[in-house]
Amino acid sequence: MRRQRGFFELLADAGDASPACESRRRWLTDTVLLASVAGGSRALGLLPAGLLPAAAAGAASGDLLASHPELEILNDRPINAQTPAHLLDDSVTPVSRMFVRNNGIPPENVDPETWRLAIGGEAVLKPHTFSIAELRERFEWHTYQLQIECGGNGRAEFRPPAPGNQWTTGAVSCARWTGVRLRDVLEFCGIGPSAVYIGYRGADRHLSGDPAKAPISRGVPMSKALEDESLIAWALNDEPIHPLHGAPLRLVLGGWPGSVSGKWLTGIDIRDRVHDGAKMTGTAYRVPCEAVAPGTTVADDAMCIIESMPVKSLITHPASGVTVDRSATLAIRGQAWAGDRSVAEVAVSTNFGATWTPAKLAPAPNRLAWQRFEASVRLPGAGYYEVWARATDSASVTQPMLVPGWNPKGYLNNACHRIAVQAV
Ligand SMILES: Nc1nc2c(c(=O)[nH]1)N[C@H]1C(S)=C(S)[C@@H](COP(=O)(O)O)O[C@H]1N2
Ligand SMILES: [Mo]
Repeated sequence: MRRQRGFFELLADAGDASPACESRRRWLTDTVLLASVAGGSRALGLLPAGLLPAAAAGAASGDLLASHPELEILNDRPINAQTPAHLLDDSVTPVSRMFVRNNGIPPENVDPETWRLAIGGEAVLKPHTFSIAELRERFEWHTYQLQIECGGNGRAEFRPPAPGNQWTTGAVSCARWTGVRLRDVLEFCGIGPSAVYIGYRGADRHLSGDPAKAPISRGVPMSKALEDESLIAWALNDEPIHPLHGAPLRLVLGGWPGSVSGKWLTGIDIRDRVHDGAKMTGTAYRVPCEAVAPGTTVADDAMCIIESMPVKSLITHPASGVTVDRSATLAIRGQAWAGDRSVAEVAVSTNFGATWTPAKLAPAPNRLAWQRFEASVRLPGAGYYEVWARATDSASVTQPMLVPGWNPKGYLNNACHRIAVQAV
């Protein structure tokens, strides 16, 4: 079967492959970002592949992203789109501002009435298939705000470049999810003594069109699956889940790479081994167990599965490229998160890290949600400044200033976020 190719894939092949084009693309990205946040209009002709606004790319992506008009499309087949940093300023991410990361083709016209979730696997004692109504009736409901960050968020910064969607900072969200605890459902079915891991199955289709292939089927160790906040959810921000985010049923496991939060959930297997579904092996969502020099080819058996995501922060106000009055106090706001841990402190700098000012940090509304920070700074005069933010987690681990640990697929870049400010 011939694989259909997406618009962005063709664009990438046509231009972005050579290092010269790569640096030009990056220069354009930065320039256009600055221009667009400074209020300039985003002339379509100027935009590099990574920055086509969703609204303008409607034709390429079908109508699926019409509900997310502010996102920047990275790919249209499968659909991948990220959120500009200054649009992640809400404490609860609105659905329209949630990044979209698809590995395959989402199911269409899903019917919650006939939807089924099958619990199986080698280590389940009593396999059972649930309707959504049965899940809702049988188990207690819980709502948590959960932070989901794609393992590849920040990939665009790795050198040599890593293949895949060139996420800059926008593959993170923290919305409210409602459903039942995965633990309650698994315990109802009986967790056998040989249980090691869970693996999910979703209703999306592989890009090749081969029905025997899953686009993605990932999982987590039992310890993560059994946490209070691990949900099988049917609601997102108090509405039925949006079709792009996994309607009508989804696994949500905050703090770990977004890829473990299976969308369009049709099955969960309790495995007697580390789950070996699609994108659990090779270089997918795995990093070298031992750090390697940039560009190294790493053998499969030297790669380890990513678990909790590292501490990170994002400046969501002001937008990069803003012009401010030199005598005014500059209000800075953002979000910080730390995988399974909490964030202990955030500091900001306006002098390239020479001095740091502690930010006010809010507690998380619940475990595995991001935390808001804010700070007020005065700039010493006119000129070009950068605002940097740096978070430290509850184990005293802090964000690196520069891109850490090169790895073949460009995961886990938690380098400090920085924005440009011009004082006049
Ligand atoms: N069934 C299924 N689940 C999936 C995916 C997918 O392609 N298919 N993508 C995963 C990845 S890699 C991420 S980062 C998150 C993205 O969630 P969102 O699109 O709702 O933001 O969903 C995860 N769950
Ligand atoms: Mo992801």
